[in-house]
Amino acid sequence: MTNRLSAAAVVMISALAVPGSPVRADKKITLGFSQIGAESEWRTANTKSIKESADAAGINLKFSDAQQKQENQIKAIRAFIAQKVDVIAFSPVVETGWEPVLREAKAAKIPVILTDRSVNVKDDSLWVSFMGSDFVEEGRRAANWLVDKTKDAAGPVNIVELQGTVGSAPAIDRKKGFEEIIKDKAKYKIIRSQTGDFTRAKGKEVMEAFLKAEGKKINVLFAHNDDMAIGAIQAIEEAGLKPGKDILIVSIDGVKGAFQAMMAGKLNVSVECSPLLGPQLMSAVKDLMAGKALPKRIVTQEGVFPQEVAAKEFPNRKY
Ligand code: GYE
Repeated sequence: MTNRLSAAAVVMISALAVPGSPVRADKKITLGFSQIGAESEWRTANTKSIKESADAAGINLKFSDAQQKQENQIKAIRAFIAQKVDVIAFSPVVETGWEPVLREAKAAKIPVILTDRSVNVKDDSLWVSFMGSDFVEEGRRAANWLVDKTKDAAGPVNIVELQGTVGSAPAIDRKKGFEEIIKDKAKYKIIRSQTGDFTRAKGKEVMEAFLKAEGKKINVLFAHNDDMAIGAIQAIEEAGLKPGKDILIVSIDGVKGAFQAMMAGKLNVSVECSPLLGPQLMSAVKDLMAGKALPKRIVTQEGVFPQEVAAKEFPNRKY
């Protein structure tokens, strides 16, 4: 890949090296990025991070928003291949179904970097590197917080779960990590589990249905992201209950909206998941074009923020 760039650069320099005309020795790197959509506060911060850091790194960014549809992402990637971009990066909305388009990118010798979410393909050579969070670990952290918080409760502890987008890596993995921790502890029971597609509107709608079906039986809400938790908080208040008190709420991301909800006493904890992947993506793109090998996996380092620390941490939050 590097050779491709340097060869192209050399050709350009010699072609342009007419006496008297200025020579541009460095060809600008073009990165095609296919974003999932704008479904959450997390996603908006992620898009901003990618756009700003491409600018700062002097990388020519072709950005495409798929409006949460895999078919749109596949179209965008095909367009990037046709435009002969230097590198393709994307955040796959779901895990499966990527082989054909990734094979096309490979055949065109365009390296692909996965950001945020991973894919489930047999052939690992179809992508060079995956940078993003460990979603299973996030699920475990959410459950560990709950187990500790409710250690003195006699039980049963009835949990309702708002899942992320069906088939997406964070929905699959967060559920897995959470269940792993509670599975051998008999008092914890997931009594309802449904997708809210990572959005506030859906989170609210599904929580209304949970409340209608289970009412006061619900002790805990586990939401796969903050936006769904924030939507659900509204539903809980409209049902005349106190979010964060009558129903404990555990969610993931650590966006500003979650900190505000925690400071208002309505959300109990948010497990951090950083969307600020732009700078490391741009440096990976540059390394790749300079011929350096990238680690296959780059894991984001993150923490857990319970309500008690929200006010102190809020001013430090960058998303
Ligand atoms: O948690 C959610 C977003 O893939 C980690 O997608 C990301 C998730 C994030 O819509 O808010």
